[in-house]
Amino acid sequence: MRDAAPETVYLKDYKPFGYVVDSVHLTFDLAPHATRVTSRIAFSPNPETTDRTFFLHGEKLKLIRATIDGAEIAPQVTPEGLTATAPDAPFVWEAEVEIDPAGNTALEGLYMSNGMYCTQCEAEGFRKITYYPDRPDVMSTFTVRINGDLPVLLSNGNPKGQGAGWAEWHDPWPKPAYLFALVAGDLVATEDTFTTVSGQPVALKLWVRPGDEHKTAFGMEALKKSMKWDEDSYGREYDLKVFNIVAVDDFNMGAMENKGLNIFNSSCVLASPDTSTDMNFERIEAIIAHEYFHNWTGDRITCRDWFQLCLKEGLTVFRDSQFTADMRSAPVKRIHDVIDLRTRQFPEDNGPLSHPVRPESFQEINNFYTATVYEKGAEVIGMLKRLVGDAAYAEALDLYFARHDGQACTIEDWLKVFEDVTGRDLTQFKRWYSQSGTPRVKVTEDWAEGTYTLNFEQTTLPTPGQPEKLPQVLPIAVGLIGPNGDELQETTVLEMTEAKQSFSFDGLPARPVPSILRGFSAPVILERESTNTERAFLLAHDTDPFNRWEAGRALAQDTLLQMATGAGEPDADYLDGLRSLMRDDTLDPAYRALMLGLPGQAELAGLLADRGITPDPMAIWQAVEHLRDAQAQALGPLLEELYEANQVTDPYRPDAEQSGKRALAGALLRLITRRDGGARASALYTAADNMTLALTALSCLLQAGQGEAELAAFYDRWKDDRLVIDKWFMLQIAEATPERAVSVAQALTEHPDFNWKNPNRFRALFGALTANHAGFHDATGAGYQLLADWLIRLDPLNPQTTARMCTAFQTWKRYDPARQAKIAVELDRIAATPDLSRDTSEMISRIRGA
Ligand code: 0A1
Ligand code: ZN
Repeated sequence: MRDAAPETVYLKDYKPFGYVVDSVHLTFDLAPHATRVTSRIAFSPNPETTDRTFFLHGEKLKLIRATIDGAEIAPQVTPEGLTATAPDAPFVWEAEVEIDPAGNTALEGLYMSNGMYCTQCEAEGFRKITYYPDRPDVMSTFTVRINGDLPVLLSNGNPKGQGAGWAEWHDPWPKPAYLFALVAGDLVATEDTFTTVSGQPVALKLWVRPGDEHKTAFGMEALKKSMKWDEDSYGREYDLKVFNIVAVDDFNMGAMENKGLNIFNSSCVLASPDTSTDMNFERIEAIIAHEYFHNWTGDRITCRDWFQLCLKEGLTVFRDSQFTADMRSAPVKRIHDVIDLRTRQFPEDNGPLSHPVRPESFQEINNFYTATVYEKGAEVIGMLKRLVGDAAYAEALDLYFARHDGQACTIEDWLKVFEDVTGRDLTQFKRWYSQSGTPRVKVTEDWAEGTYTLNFEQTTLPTPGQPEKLPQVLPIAVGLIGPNGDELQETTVLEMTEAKQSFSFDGLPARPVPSILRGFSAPVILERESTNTERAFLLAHDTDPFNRWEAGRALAQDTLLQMATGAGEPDADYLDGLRSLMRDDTLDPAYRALMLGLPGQAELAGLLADRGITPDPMAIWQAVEHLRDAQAQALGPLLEELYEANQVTDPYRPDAEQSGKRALAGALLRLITRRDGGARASALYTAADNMTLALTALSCLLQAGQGEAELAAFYDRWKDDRLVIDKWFMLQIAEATPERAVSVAQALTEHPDFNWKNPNRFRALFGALTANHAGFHDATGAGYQLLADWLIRLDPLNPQTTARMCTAFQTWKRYDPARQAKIAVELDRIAATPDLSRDTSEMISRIRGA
């Protein structure tokens, strides 16, 4: 390992920096292996502290010279940075360093991708560009000059001047270094304008590699919609003359909100009907919105330190979910978000990587860009909004923007605006930020003489570092439905604060059926004894679309769990209920497509483990196959009827209406394929004039054990489109039977197009393998070994992407002793790799545990 004892950073140790930065001037002389960065930084003593220690972060920098007020100095340099003696008075620091962007495979700091220079500075990448107090509470204006013989030279803020081989930019808004960005390359722009609510024109430019221009229109529209929505919904206006977006092929994450210069993984911004699916379009719209919304929640108001990451991420995810709900269907968006939470966040929160929404320590901050910080962080905001109400939420947000504009803030600052607006004491609510683990809520009920009582009991199991848990504040949205299907009690929010608490409803004409946790009003696991009859009743009558879906989900889940443990056949109530819903034309097709969905196999494994049963991945896979056959059988000729009724005849549009129909038709086709052996899928593949239909047809064919010729033709047609070829890699592994998944993946690692240094390609292959639950958990351990081999290979080049992929092992303690032993061998093999990165070694040691 690189560090014998990697250093741990603690929230409680926060101290302000000894100096404030008044201005930053940077000059870049670009050269692939020897870029010169000259910095001129005006510092003055920070009145908030008397400690004048002058330490500047800096990693992998060749220091050429450093001066303070013009006098050359000889600072003490270590691999982490430099220390110098600085005056207790304002002074100017100047330094020149040399860096190697072309040799930077970690994709952090300044690096190169297909001949283009590009930066990624969040969280701690700026220190790989020059010496600087690289911490989010040090904010400054930046002026940047770029010298380089590339046609397009971009940085943050507004353009200041440009000529042949140079450009200057000035960003008037003080920002931390993690929001710095620079791009230089041979790029072309799609241009548009947006006029802000106060009449300011903004030039919008979406920059791509020549040849990708036809994939920019959708992203540009999404940007304009986002700008308008943030004005209408949050009163937030854009604040620069230009807004640049750049697409880059080599990127560790989805996208980055650098001030005025968002940088996107090309997979998260480039789209065309021929090459992108409906799901790609929806995701792109959401990510464009997310990065744009960061302009206020992240850039104008940033984080004091990295422990406060959820301050910007939880809030921005919450805002982008609201945006998607407004642009598309609110219930469908909510269901998607809850599926995602259960798939990614619950396993994290209930396993060895469990951490609070605001972590209290870390070794490598890049390992904390997690589903807990992002998605649970957004759920916490949703709960807060439900508790205080929409009007108070809006008032609190206005106060937050007014009070904290230009500051680097904490969760305490955030909660204080809510306390000030509502007069509420949020002390207990704050536990959501500090206590890890998913609360489990047991529900029982009593009925006597017209009074119905709901009794709740909440517990949270111990998580790493937190053996004892305290009760959380839970907003539990509840409705009551009478025996005839009428709603007796409309949705009301019960505020649970104790470990055990009861709530009564009087004067009811008959014993109701409760609809609990409507809209999934709190991120908890609900445990309640219920009958299939009752669930079928809710599936038919619940007025809350989320809980109606949830009732069907619970039926499917229970029957699957029983089938997977060898004790049952597909449940008749479930299949009957599904049939009536499918026939209900008043229901949105997208919603009906969700109704046809089943819980994921990894989720089922987690549910079994929760009940004290060791999951057998193969048995789970077989149960799902069996239930799919039963769905196909039960729906019978209705499948074809609905398939025809949900064909789209208009020209392709990736909007909610059309994509909902395609989602339903696609789900139906998967079932039809079980009956017709692939005849219709084959016809669809031939006729498909967009990527959504082509991929649906191809995956149906592969699932039916066919499609070899189509797969080869697909490759030939798209071999020059890297984003489509990612799909080609993914699809074959996703649709492989469990017995074949590892060998298919293994064979693909030898394909000439497996450019494993490209994070998208690496994730396409290994993300698909780890998502093929029964395939990855093949009893031989071949899946574990293949992944470990490649993680060991990638780590020295790209620690971030390696560390993120290690999460595939986080649920290992669920499985049988033989599988656990095989995973332990791989974890230990990774841990023993010489010079393992701090990122990967932290992840492996947390997953491996004691
Ligand atoms: N702030 C970005 C995500 C992001 C985080 C870290 C990165 O590199 C380590 C890159 C991007 C967002 O939330 O969109
Ligand atoms: Zn974000």
